Amino acid sequence: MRIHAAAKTLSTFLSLLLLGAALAGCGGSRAGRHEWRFALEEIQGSVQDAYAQEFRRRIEERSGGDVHVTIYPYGTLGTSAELTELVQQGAVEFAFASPGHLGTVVPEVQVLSLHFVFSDDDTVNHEVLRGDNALFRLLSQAYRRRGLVLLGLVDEGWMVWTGNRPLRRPADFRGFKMRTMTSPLLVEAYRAYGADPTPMPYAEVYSALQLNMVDGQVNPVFAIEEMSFYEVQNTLTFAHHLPFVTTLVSNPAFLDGLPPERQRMVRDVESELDDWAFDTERRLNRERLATIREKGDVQVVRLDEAQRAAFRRASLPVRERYREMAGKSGGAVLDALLAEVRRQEALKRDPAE
Ligand code: 6CS
Repeated sequence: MRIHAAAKTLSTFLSLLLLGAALAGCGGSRAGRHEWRFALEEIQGSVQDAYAQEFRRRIEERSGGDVHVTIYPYGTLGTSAELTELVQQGAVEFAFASPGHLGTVVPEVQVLSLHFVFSDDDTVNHEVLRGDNALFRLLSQAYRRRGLVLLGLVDEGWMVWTGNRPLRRPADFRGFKMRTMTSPLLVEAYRAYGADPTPMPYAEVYSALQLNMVDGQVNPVFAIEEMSFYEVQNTLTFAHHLPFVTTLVSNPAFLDGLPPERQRMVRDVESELDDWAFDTERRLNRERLATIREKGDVQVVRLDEAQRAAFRRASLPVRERYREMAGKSGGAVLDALLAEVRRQEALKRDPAE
């Protein structure tokens, strides 16, 4: 995998980057131009990459060229956990921090990894995630307490289970070695189905599947295609149990230290990109599924309502584990998410409500 070679140069590059950051300070300025660094958890061509390219285009245009954004795709700076640390330290101004890897830093965000909490209608979920609602406000406070600014929640498409057999019932997961991201709640989520969860960083997944260290993994279709997972897996199971949601984060000292009009520019671009990102992920996921079908020998399984209901029932005790892990503030976030999903579903049924 192309990522592995890059990962080897990581520690040298990190040291250099931190040294550079120490010299230049946050949002370093070279010859009057401000350099903003944007680190991705995904490779070039991904949803995060598309987002960052568009973010860069709009920021550079709106700042009249005064700000230059440099994008660091996955494999150039480190694992998701390391990228979050770089933002907390101010060595990087912006990064994506996916809840699946952020659970030990911001336990409350694991709410976005709970199964069957979101709607099975992605347009409803989009409204939940783009709104300036209680969910966003409570999560923002939780991020601030851990030295991060939450700028936005970005939906990257439905999570899809891959394996070498269909996963139609919780019993199909019995003894199934499932690769998960590294947040502790994910272990609970798959244990609830009887699986044997194995957390690991993204860069290690392809080899782990190839060497049969794990039996399957879960990611949106675009990622299954660009990370070549479909080469070593022959079944994609769609349960619509969870959208892959990532979070866009920044460094508090950097953002608070920007002039008010620059802070507004960042917030405006982020909120303009909400709809753009939703359209983009839908297109990329659709196109990549076609590519997988063309290139690979894969079976696509879509669970029906009765099958989804069985998984939903098995997943419910995990909500209590979440409340224990994320405490009172986490409980409030879960209640806010459930209420917002119900509200948006009602609005979808009857827009006059
Ligand atoms: O599975 C993972 O670890 C990763 N998946 C995606 C689609 N984005 C980032 C995350 O690290």
